[in-house]
This record gives sequence, C-alpha cells and structure tokens, in this order.
Amino acid sequence: MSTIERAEVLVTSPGRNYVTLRITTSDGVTGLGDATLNGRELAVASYLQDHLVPLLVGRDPARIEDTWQYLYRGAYWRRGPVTMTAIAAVDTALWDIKGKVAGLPVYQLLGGRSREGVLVYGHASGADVPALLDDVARLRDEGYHAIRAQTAVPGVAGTYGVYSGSGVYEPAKGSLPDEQPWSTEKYLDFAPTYLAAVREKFGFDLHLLHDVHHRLTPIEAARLGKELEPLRLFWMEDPTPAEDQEAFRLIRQHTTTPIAVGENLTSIWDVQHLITERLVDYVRTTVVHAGGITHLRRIFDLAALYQVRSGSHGAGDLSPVSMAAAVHVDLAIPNFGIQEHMGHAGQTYDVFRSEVTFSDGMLHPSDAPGLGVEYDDEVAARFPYDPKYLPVARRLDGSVHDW
Ligand code: EZ4
Ligand code: CO
Repeated sequence: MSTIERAEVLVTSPGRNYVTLRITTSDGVTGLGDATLNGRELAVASYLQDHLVPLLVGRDPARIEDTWQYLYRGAYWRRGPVTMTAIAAVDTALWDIKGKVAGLPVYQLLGGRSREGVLVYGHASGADVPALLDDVARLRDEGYHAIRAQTAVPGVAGTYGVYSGSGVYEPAKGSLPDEQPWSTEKYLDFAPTYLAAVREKFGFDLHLLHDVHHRLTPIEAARLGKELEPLRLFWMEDPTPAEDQEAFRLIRQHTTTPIAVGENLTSIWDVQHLITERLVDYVRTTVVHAGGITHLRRIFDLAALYQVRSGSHGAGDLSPVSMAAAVHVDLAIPNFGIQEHMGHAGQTYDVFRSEVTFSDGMLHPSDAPGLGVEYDDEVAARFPYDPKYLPVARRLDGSVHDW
C-alpha cells in the first residue's frame, strides 16, 4: 500500500502571501493544497505543521473521505477558518494525488464535465465613475460576459474594492491594519448611481455584479436591493455580515435582487439555513476556506436541492491551486452559477505553474492528471513571507464597523 511519506508546509510571497501544503506519497506522487488565509497565514501554517502533519505521515492517501472525517470529527474543536483551511489543504492535495494516480483530471473523478466551461466574472473598478466605465470596457474587450463593478464613494477614502494603482486588487497591506473611514449614508446614496451608469453605457447584455462587503444592516440592504431592481443585477454580494443567517430573511422579504453570500463562511453548518430556507441565491464558499473539495461538494449538493447555485469566491488571495480546484468542481457540479476570477500577479504564476486557461469569458481546466498545477520551489524561495493585514473600517464617528 502506498502511504503518505511527507507533508511540507510552503510559505511564499510572489506578489502576495500564499501558504501551500505539498503531500508526497511513498510512490513519489505529489499533491498540492492551498492553505492561504489572508492576514492570518501563519496560524494555518502552524495548524498544519504542528498539528496535522504528524497525523498524515503513514496514512493511506487514497482514503480522502476518511481522512476528512478524521481531521474534522477527530479534532473535537470544529469549524472556523483556521481549522477548515488546514483541512482543505490536506483534502485538496489528496484529490490531486488521486487524479495523478488514476491518470485523470480531478473533474473526471467528480463525475465528468456538466458544461463546456466555467463562466467567470472579472473585477472592474476605478477611482471615479469615468475610470470605472473604462475598466468595464477593458474587461468586456478581454471577453468577460460578467463583471463586478466597484468605485470609490466620494468622501469615503479607501472604499472596498477600488484599485489603488495598476495590477491586481489587493486589500491586505501594511505591517499594521490600514484604518479606513465608512459612511453608510454616502454609500447608499452613491452606489445605485454608478451601477446605473454602467447599465446606461453597456446595456443589459452583460451580467453585472456588486459586492456590498458586509457593510449594511438588513433593512439598509433591503432598501439597496429594492432600489437596484431595475438594474437587474446578477447578484448583490454580502449585503450584511454573513454569520447572521436569520438577517437574510428580512432582506428577502423586501427585494427580488438576487443575493450571494459565503466567501468567509467555512462549513455546511454556516450556510445550512441560508440554503434550506432559500434565503440566498448563490453560495460563495470555496475549496480553500470551506474544507476542501470533499466538503465544498457536500455544500453544493445541499444547495442543489433548494435551487441555490454556486458562486465561489475567487480573489487573488486564493492561490492558483485553489483556482484550479475550483474550476474542476465548477465544471462537474449540476448547480454551478458563476465563478469569481480576479487573476494573480505575474510572479504568482512563476511559482504556481497552472494549466487553467481563459477564453470567451470562461475558465477551462487542463486535462493533465490531478489539478494541473506545479509548484516551483526555486522561484518560491525568492519571495519570503511578507506580513500584511486586511484593513479595518471605522464609521465617521470613529467606531469600528464591518470591513
Ligand atoms: O475581501 O478576498 O469578493 N471578493 C472579496 C475579496 C475579499 C478578500 C479577503 O481576503 O470580497 O476582495
Ligand atoms: Co466579496
């Protein structure tokens, strides 16, 4: 029997920090799993190194479900982003290994393709409305059929989702958290005007998305959703902090604007009522933060029963290993909705050589066995860990708000 011989925790910062788990079997097969938790990277690295690696060595790499149960139920302490990201890394690496052993891409192990490609949405942003419109045009010209639009709210410096320069959007910066002002009133007045400007210029032949990023109370979110109805958004994302599942019922009672939630939720229990009571339309949990391919598939299967579709998070802090795993899952499941696709800095792809390709607004996995991503240790060694924090939001009176 093949056994797990080695599990290495790899930390690198090619453009931003990434934590990766690489498992090697006694037959010399390797598998990769993303373990990146933005702004809390070393907590997951330690959870893996100090607590999980000793449990992995000697185990049968083929027993993916049993290993998942062992690490989840067997820990007593359940759920939460650190635990679930660490379990996800192990699970993803074992799927990668299973694919390589079988000589099949992971989507074939999940039942084969259910669609031709994976519809993705790109991120458009700009410091003001004209800059945003230019960015929407750029993405449309690159072939995107779905675009998320965010711009700075006048008087609210550091609004979520706005690029500070060229390249990939990255909110984590600074050796201490950046503190950014927030005004719900200014945002609620301004956001509908710029989303309307996008519709006016580009029409309705484009999926338009918007991320509220947890900033509103349920009744404020209800008001925004209602006001945005004529713009027919693909979705309104994270309208209110996601851990309060019951809050979504109130939003739902007031608006038909579709709702997406779940990028920072980590288990099926965290989305259970959102799904079974049909409080949202899209569930945004990910391979990396929600327990790996095994658990994500379980969440999406539950969602399928309730006509809730997938819409996984895909920001730059999810490594190309996560993105490849996501594309395999997205290709296979019956209730796929859309996949977020922010892309990565050029150096990131020098460390993680990924065979995922983009064409006509869709991502496609490679047919290489496993996930189709290789990790280059030599390039990775050139980019040491670089501590960074996500920002903190404060209302104009100085009190802490949800970022
Ligand atoms: O703030 O990934 O939809 N995308 C997002 C992201 C998140 C970051 C947090 O690490 O909301 O930009
Ligand atoms: Co988001």
